[in-house]
Amino acid sequence: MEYLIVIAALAAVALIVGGVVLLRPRRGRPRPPAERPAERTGGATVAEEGDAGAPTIERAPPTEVPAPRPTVEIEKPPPGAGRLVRLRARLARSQNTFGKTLLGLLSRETLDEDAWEEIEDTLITADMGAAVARQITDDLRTRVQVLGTREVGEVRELLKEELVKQIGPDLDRSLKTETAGGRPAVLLVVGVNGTGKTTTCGKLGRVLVGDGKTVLLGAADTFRAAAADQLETWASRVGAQVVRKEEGADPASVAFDAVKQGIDSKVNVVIVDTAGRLHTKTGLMDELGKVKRVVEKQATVDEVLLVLDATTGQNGMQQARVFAEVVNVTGVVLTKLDGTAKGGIVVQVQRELGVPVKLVGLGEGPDDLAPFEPEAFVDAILGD
Ligand SMILES: Nc1nc2c(ncn2[C@@H]2O[C@H](COP(=O)(O)OP(=O)(O)O)[C@@H](O)[C@H]2O)c(=O)[nH]1
Ligand SMILES: [Mg+2]
Repeated sequence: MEYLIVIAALAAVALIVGGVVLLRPRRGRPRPPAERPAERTGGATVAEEGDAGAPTIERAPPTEVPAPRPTVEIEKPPPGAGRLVRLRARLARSQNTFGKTLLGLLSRETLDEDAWEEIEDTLITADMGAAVARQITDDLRTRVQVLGTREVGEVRELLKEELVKQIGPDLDRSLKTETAGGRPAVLLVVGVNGTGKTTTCGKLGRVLVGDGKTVLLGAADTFRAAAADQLETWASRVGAQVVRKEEGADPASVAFDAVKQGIDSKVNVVIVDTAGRLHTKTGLMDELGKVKRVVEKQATVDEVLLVLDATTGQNGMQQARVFAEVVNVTGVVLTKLDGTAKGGIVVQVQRELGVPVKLVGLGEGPDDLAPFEPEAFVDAILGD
């Protein structure tokens, strides 16, 4: 009897084991799709590893570019304050001739009519504008007479005062980068192609990160993919976010998405780069106007920064006028001041547009952008 029970038990065990082996799904055979819910990773639908015939990867919406990548070492740029003093050698290098010539003339034993004319010409050569050059010369003439001396230190001080006065020491040059109502400050960067807009967006992002702010860069120059790549490189170095779209996308939609993502991810400042390849005033007005309008659906445009290449002289002034007619420019960024002795353009552009120069570009390096300070600027162009 016991013998029979043992046999029955063994048979039962054999049955169970056999059943399990038979019922177990075989390896290598794909499960039907219904059993295999797709996993969502960072906005993209990704198939399971090793699956043959898996559905193709579904691309994330192109605007959602995750930044920063953890492999990139995040730099800590220096703050904005005091940068112009640190970069003064850049100005002195190219502008020394201007300061030296003026100081040389003013310290002459006798200041005759010819000398004063030369002084005026030197100021005009520096792109100061004829009217301003005349005014500075007249003022200097009066003051030198009163002073009754040609001592170089004193003459330098007089000249410095006159130049600073023309540049406007009291103009508000602060950048409006404060968040308001939980929304980021929005800065629109405009200007003709090649003036340094994209570079300025990148450098300005660094200045702001250096000042402890979080930043998002919007690549609304959609004419060239390279412009967005350029912006992405700048951003990744300092851990800023970027919003971009495919080449040829609507710039206004990029600007809209940039501000939206800026609000959602609670960054402090959104900087929108724009295209400069706009041939007609109407085209310019249409495009920039649209960019501005869509931004204003979600936030305030706090600054419209016009980027001007200081080496382009009257040409640059002409461009500046067109942009000022089309958009309400709130500040000028004067780039490439390291490559010209025509620093007088600062005075001219401010007079023409009634808008202060807020930032100056002093080289191609990442930290070669500085808040503009009239005194430090004049000190640099006059030399020590
Ligand atoms: N020397 C110098 N070059 C600059 C400065 N700012 C920009 N650039 C250069 O100007 C060129 C055009 O700049 P980019 O930002 O692409 O101009 P965009 O077309 O207005 O966006 C680049 O080679 C920059 O490195 C500056 O302050 N000094
Ligand atoms: Mg550009």
